[in-house]
Amino acid sequence: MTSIALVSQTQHLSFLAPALQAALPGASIIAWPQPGWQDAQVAVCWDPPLGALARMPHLRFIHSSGAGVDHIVCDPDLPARPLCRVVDDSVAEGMLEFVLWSVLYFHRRFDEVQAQARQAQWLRPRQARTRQCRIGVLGLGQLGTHVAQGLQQLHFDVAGWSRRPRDLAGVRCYSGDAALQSFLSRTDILVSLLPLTAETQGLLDQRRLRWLPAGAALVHCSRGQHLVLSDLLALVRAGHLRGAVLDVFAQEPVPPEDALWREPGILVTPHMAALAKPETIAAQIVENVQRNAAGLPLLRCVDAAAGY
Ligand code: NDP
Ligand code: OXD
Repeated sequence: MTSIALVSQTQHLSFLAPALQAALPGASIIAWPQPGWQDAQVAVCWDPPLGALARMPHLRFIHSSGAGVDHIVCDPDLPARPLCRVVDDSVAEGMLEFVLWSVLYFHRRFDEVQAQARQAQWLRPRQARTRQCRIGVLGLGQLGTHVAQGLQQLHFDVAGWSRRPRDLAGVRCYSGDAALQSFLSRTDILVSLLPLTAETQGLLDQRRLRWLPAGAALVHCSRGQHLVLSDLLALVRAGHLRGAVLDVFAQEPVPPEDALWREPGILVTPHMAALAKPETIAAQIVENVQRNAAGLPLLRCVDAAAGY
């Protein structure tokens, strides 16, 4: 009988239990820290406590309940087991919708119009063509590729940046640290869709944000730790950057008393850019449980050494 532990110190993963139980009626599903969680063969995780997975002697594989795995690979005692994540078209579609809305917010100057509307000012903003607006997508993986291609189809001038060289029709592709300055200096709206790794942590700091042209904006959907928030705020307050839509934060949720909610030029959204449905997450876990039982290779595995 398979036993699945739901391991998180910050989220109630029990929302997955009904769908897992329905698909695997013989399985036992135990939420950490209830008795027996350590004996499970599968750990479904979001932000598990450090060291917890190393205390599971029968563990066969680890499954993130989301797309990112940074909250798992940060564990210095992570056992060497296959690590899978959620990858689904619906997530890529949701991300494109969120990014498109955010890009249009800046491109069609809704940020200015909203501020003027609060003063009852009737001022028509100038209108530019999409091809005059240079979008830069950091990360050309499952999500970044879909976003870059979707924006390109609307005739935005799109470039993307990845670790290894990529070739995407209609998208100017840059790769590696040496190309980052050229990529950023041709970007009017920067979209962050990188995984959080040792290399990408703190990437968006004052020095690199200054490489963006004056008046550029940020749409930040990856992880809070990619961005040095105080550096972004300093550049927005100084007028070098126009503003940002921020969906992810080092501390989530953002506390109600945080002044960021009221910061001019900043729109805070609640890590909502792209959410997989519980049934989708459960179906992908079930598929891997069944494959593991049948001795088949697991799907949607990450390269734990690369961190994504
Ligand atoms: P993928 O793993 O599919 O893609 C990651 C991309 O980032 C790849 O193109 C990779 O390059 C690139 N990359 C990684 N490290 C570097 C580096 N050091 N320098 C340059 N490029 C690098 O990830 P996804 O597209 O599925 O997801 C991206 C992130 O989006 C997730 O990790 C998560 O943090 C975030 N996310 C946010 C959500 C939200 O609601 N806000 C929802 C879902 C995900 P290469 O192609 O060379 O490997
Ligand atoms: C994520 C997710 O990784 O929500 O951010 O799936």
